[in-house]
Amino acid sequence: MVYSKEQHSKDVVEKYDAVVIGAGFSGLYMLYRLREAGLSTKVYDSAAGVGGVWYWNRYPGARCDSESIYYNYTFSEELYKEWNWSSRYPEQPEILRYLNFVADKFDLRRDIQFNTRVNSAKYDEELNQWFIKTDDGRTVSAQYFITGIGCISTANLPNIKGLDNFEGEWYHTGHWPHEKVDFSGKRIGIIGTGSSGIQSIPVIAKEAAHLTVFQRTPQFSVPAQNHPYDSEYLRKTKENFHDLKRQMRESMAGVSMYYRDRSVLDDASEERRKVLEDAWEKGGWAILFAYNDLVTNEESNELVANFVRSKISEIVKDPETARKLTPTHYYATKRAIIDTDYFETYNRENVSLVDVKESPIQEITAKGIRTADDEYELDTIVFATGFDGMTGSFFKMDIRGRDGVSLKEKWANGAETRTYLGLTTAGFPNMFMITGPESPSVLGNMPVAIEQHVEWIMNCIEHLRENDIKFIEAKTEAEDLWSKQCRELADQTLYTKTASWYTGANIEGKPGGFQIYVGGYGPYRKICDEVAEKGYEGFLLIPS
Ligand code: N01
Repeated sequence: MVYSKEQHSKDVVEKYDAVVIGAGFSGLYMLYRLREAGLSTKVYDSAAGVGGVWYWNRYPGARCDSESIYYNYTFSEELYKEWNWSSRYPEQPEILRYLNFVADKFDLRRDIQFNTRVNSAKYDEELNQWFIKTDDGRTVSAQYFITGIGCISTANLPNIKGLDNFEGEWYHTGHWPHEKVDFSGKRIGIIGTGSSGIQSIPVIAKEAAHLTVFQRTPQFSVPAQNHPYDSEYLRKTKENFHDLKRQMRESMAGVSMYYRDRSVLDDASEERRKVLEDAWEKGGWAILFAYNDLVTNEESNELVANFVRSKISEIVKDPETARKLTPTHYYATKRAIIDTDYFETYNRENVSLVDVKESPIQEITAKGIRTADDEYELDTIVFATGFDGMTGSFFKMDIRGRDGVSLKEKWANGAETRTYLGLTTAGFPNMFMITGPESPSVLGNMPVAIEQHVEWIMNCIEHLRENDIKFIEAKTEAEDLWSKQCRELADQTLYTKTASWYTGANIEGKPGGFQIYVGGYGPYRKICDEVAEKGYEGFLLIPS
């Protein structure tokens, strides 16, 4: 629908240069930059505070899988040097404190409207304005419309028969309550063994009377080897700020770590075992960087996968439980998970594992969960069932571009997601997506991806303003080419051969498709910079 001028003056309560959705890592930095450039800006977030995913994911054991020295902003040296992380992988409350600290330091809250969901955003061609409607019944307009909605923020609650009948409590890890959930003395069931399940299972097990894990697909996980940081390590890291920042920005995954220039197949089995044992001891992402062909060569992948499988059978005492916990897919093609005592937890007396591929969940009853073979009485069910990734949060809103075309229709519900650089999409002038589909985003350390997008968008908007350009819009040919390149690159890897949330396979009925640029953060940054240097090649720039 196109707004008439009358409607415009009647409905619109405020007019901004830019509207941003989301007050997480993306929205906070975008606001900071827009304000610094003198643009009037409004940020909306449905949460009551800043933090984005870190506001909602408060489940027990929630922490980040990037090391904290990397998992923060680097746009401000002062900020980097002021903040002290307690450990290698701090828990969610500490990350949320950091984001609150950032919001306070830069006085960001005064332009953020919390507790407000954006329902729709529609572009009016005649007025060259976006009209943004929120769930408080208001409409605002802006020349630039920017999404900072994250890649995995729309929780997936599977459609299992009978949840309404359940007499106990239930929670989703991605929408965890603010008050502490008490598991003590209770029988808990958890569905899902992705990152959220694997982080929360050891913590819940320590408190619960009994924990039953309902697992659909076993997962690879390696120890985080988390530890507190000492002040000397932090001092040296901060001293090295400029190098670290450059390395993170140029690297493949947004961290100062490099793939060893060696195939898994280059090492004889004894040497390989030694390399992998060392990486296991180092923990975190060390195994991912131990070789350079883990996700591109089936044989290499299988050798590393077998190493991790051997660790599972060493750790888990009951052979039948170990068998059920042993993954068969390619290593690291679902998110490579890091954990603290995950496999060890299955040695506890109060933990049991149900393989729901062998014995599917049939329904949730008043008393618990009934599978094909048994009924499990439970006081609490935890859904660690993930997210409708990449496109889910876009489709919750009615976003319409030129000629009233909806984004959901343009992207055919996800089957035909097309973007140019993961930043823009044809037919949606002056709309920018921070870490949108077909950017590298979730295949690395997100704050680095976010900063790169925010800075690119800001430079672009400044270019438009300096040159009196009314709008910028991706050309269809450019986005077709970009999407094709993304798919071709992904097809050279093993990612596309595994069902995961990366491919949309976790959501019933969601069309498949791998919507992430796999070429790495550093190379991607170069491509984006070159596009800008060539006068925004691949874009239409229409003067006022
Ligand atoms: O979600 P997931 P997540 N019946 O989709 C299972 C990031 N993250 O919240 O594998 C039974 O990975 C599903 O089974 P299957 C990170 O990028 C980061 O754990 O689809 N089971 C799977 O086991 C991560 O990748 C951190 O067969 C069902 C699980 O639920 C992403 O978020 C921490 C089911 C979902 O796993 C998502 O992780 C947490 C059903 N109907 C999250 N439906 C960090 O450390 C789904 N499952 C930064």
